[in-house]
Amino acid sequence: MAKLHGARIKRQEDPRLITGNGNFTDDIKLPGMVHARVLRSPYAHAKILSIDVTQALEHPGVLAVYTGKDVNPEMQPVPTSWVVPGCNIKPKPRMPLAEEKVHYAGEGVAFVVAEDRYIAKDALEKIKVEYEELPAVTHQEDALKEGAPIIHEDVEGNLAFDWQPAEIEDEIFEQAEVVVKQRFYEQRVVPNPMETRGAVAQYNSGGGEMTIWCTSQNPHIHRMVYSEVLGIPESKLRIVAPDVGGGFGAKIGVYTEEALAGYAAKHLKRPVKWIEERSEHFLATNHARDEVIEVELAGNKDGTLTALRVVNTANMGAYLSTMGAGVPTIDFGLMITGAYDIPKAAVRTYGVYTNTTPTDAYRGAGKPEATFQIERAIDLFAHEIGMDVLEIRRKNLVKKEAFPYTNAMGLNYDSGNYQLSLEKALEMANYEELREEQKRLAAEGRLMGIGFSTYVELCGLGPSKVAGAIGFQGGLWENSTVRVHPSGKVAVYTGASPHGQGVKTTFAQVVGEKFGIPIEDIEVYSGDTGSIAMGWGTYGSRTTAVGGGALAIAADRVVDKAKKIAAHELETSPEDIELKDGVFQVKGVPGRQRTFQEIAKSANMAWDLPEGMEPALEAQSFFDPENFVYPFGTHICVVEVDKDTGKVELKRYIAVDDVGRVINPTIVEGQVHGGLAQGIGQALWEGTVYSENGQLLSGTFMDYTMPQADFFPEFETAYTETPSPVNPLGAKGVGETGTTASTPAVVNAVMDALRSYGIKDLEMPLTPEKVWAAMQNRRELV
Ligand code: MCN
Repeated sequence: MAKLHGARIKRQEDPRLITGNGNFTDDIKLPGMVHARVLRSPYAHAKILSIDVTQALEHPGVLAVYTGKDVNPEMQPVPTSWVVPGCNIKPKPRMPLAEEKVHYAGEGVAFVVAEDRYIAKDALEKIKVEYEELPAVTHQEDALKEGAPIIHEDVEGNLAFDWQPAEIEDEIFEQAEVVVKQRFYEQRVVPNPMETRGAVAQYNSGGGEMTIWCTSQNPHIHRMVYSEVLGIPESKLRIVAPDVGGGFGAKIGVYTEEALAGYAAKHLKRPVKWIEERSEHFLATNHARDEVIEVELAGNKDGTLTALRVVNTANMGAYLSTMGAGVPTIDFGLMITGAYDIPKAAVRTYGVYTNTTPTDAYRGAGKPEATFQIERAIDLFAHEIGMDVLEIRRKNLVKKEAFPYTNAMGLNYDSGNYQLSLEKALEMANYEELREEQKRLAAEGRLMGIGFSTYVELCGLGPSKVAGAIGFQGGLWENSTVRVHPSGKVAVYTGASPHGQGVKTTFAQVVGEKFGIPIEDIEVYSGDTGSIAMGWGTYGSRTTAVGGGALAIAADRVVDKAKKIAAHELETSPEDIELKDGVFQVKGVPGRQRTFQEIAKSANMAWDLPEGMEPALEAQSFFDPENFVYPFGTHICVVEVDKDTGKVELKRYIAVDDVGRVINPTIVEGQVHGGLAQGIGQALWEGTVYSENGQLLSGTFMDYTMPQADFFPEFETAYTETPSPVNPLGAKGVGETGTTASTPAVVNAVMDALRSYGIKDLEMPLTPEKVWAAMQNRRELV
């Protein structure tokens, strides 16, 4: 049988999806179902003086209009799930509906339920809310200033937390031969998955059971929290993530609307559907990034880097969202030294409340920001000492022999060969020739730039004890169950909750390889707390390393049991049985064998099992890895900047990634492509703009540039394979590598193109207008 692990197999999930047979939340239609809409605050900061729902209630077809006064006493607030210890964190419980005050434009004020969604929308206009507008603050640095509007009365200075895990002596910087200082701003972006959020809630008033179908990346986490919020025991609450049209981190969060749908379903004894509109999504679903990052990088004139000190002032929005305090900021802090052997490092992170939509994880979550600042700083350092940006990387990248390598923040990088991916990328780019071309074009007055990103990323979240130590209110292990039916067909259940990543294919490949059966014989189930043992979901590129680790262990357990049954039937010992191409056979005795399907039948019929053995062929594993995994690679971007318009043209993009052992190269490539689109999108086009009084000005696709396929060149991708020692598959995550690596590669390339103008840095996104204006303001130095 051909090898499945490592094979380019088409995604098994696609025929359903591309023929319109998917089943997304909005496809769910239940008898008697009614529809909900949220009335949202038009102000970023205001007192609610009164709410009059009389007219809305009289509107034909309206069943209920709930305000904070109705629902808040009966529900619990939605908490943050990351209570970072030792940083004086002040999480603000988020009530289902705002009652006294609104804290950002888009915060829910009332929840209308009607016979159809259009009636519900019309009724919103009939709710009369009297507000007293208050001064608003949207930028984190302004929010920290004395006299700034206070968002939550009991949070002094709007400081949500102050995390400083390590300090560094000033003398190191004072005495260093070279210190490069730079302030970067990682602009705010909106994740914008193709499917917005939504929920359908159904309640059985006889037994008290509730089912909520919703757009979730982690249904078990949603069950855990909504159980508290709604006061329904976990044993009676079922959360189902049906097909989910992308999440990119935005569907990790626990929000209020899904819980309100549950509340309304319980009160009205009718199923309730709430589906977010795109313009609502811009306001109501978590945003991301929005970090002011101040970097000091110290070293010697020969290019040796000695110390790094970083201050991150992060805009958390009006509330600390589910992962908000942890993933984007803590992961950032732990990864500031990137792929370089910098002996000393320190970080301080201020989490700041503002009158904006809360921020949370978005593809990469902390690692793109960490990679951005170090990759940009290292270029600036090289320029400062007159060294080539490639040479400074060669000099400081962690050496192959150093693994497992502990970085200055105490993280232990599992495995790596950074030089190999760098050399491969240089070869693919034909680097020497590129630099020659750059000179030729410069002589013609054209601006070509080449940018590097030699990155490493933390993912595969990751040991539960670490999660506990840094305040995550959950575990980070994963569950997989392998059930062999009497026919020998196999069902795999995973606590991860894929939503576009192709895991139904890759997990089937893993199991098919272990059992020697075709992947068509294997079904992978996910996303339903009713049928799947506890698990923690899909985010942090953890499904393969952690869920896949559990899967490999569970599959091995099945094989062990099956071998015992085969040995019993073939009258030999299990050690003498080998499994090859789906056949258990006695070593060295051709013909003495049982097929996988025969053993499946024997195990399930249980007519003649070994003494004391339980029937059935099923195993599960709850795998808690000993460490995170650290994928890495080298990306090279080639751009040309138009002198007359400032437009950046992407000429080439080379990505060499190492994600450990690859299960499916086609899927890995697809993941890299998607990640690149988002990382490059941040560098060049995407960006959220608030007005001074907190109105989201970039709240539609007319104002917020979503990258399109024709914005990009053909990506040139390749990979090296350095197995991870911390999971049985040797796999690292790939879901976020493209996003993490690409933003600084593009910005470094543009800055390289603009060097002759003396331009050192520009804030993203590098729009034509910004680049053109910068060129006009500088004298060309050539
Ligand atoms: N894979 C592989 N070999 C490896 C590593 C991964 O074949 N060595 C395969 C996996 O088995 C899986 C895919 O690549 O089919 C991604 O796996 P992994 O890196 O484990 O990431 P997760 O499945 O945990 O997905 C999460 C990750 C994250 S954090 C974001 S954000 C993201 C992403 O995946 N959001 C996505 N990719 C996305 N893709 C789509 N289509 N939609 C999203 O919302």
